[in-house]
Amino acid sequence: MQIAEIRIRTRTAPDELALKRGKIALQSDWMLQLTGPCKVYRPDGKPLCVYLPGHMQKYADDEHVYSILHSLRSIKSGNRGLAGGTIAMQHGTQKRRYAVPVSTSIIGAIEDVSVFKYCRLTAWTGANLPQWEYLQSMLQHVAGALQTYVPARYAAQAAAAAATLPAWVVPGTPFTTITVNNTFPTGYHTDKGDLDAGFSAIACLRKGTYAGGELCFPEYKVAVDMQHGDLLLMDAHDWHGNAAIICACDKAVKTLCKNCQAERISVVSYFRTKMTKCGTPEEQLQKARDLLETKV
Ligand SMILES: O=C(O)CCC(=O)C(=O)O
Repeated sequence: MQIAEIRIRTRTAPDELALKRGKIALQSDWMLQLTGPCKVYRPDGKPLCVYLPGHMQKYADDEHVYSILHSLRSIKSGNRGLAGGTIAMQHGTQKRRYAVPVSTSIIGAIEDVSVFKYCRLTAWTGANLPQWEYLQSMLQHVAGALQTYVPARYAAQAAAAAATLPAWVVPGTPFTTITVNNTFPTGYHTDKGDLDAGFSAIACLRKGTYAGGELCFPEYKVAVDMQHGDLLLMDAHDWHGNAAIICACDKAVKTLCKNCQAERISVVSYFRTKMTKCGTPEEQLQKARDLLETKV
C-alpha cells in the first residue's frame, strides 16, 4: 500500500490544551483531516499515528466478529475517567461532577488493579472463551500492521510480551488487553497503564448512519473520521478524543441509538506494562482464594 508521510506542527499551546481535558472534540479543534493511508510524525520526529483505511475490512464484515463485539455493549463502566466524560449535578449549594457510565469493556488480561489484587482474564473473557478465541485472528491482523508500519514500537512491545507469561498475552500478538467501546465519544484523555515504548491500535466497525465521532489529536489539530473496517495505529500517550456522534435521526448519542440503531464500535489493542510482573494463572488464583479467605 502506498502510504503518505506527513510531519506536523504543534498547534495548541499547553495552557489551551489543558482546558480541553475531558471535553468532547469540536470541529474547530482540527485543521487537517486524514483521508487516505498515511503515517503522521510529530514535530520531534516520533510517530503519532498511522491511518490504514479498510485494513480490517474482512474482519469488520465478519458477522460473527460483529455479533461478539456488539454483545459487549451491555457492559457499562463509570471507570473511564476523562475518556468517559462527566456530568455536573447540583447538591444544595455545591456542584459535583460524576462519571457517566459508558458502553466500554475490557477483554483479555488485566493486572492487579482496582478491587482485584491479582492478575486475571477479565470476567467476560473467562466466561466467553470461544468468542475470545474467535477474535484472536482479527487481533493478529492488527499486530501484523503494527509490525509493518511501526516496527520499532512493535519490537519494544514484542519484547515486553516475550517477558510476560504466555497466559496473559493474546497469541501471536504483542497485546495483553483490548478495550471495546460502543457508540460514545471519548472526552480528551491520554491512555494510562500501557507500555510507554509501545503503540495502540484502534479498529473501527460501523453500522447505520451517523455523522461525527472523529478522533482528534488536539495538540496538532489533526483528526480522522474512521470508517467501517479502518485501522489507526497511534501513540495513545498523546491527547486524543472524539467529536459527538450524531446519528441519522439527528440526535447526539452516547450509546447505540435506540431509534435508528446507528452504531460505532472501536476496538483498542494495547500492552499493559505491569503484565510482565504477573505470576502464573495458578498463582494468581491462589492469591484470589487467599484474599477471599481473609475477608470471610
Ligand atoms: O473510539 C475511539 O475512536 C477512541 C477510543 C479511545 O481513545 C479509548 O478507548 O481510549
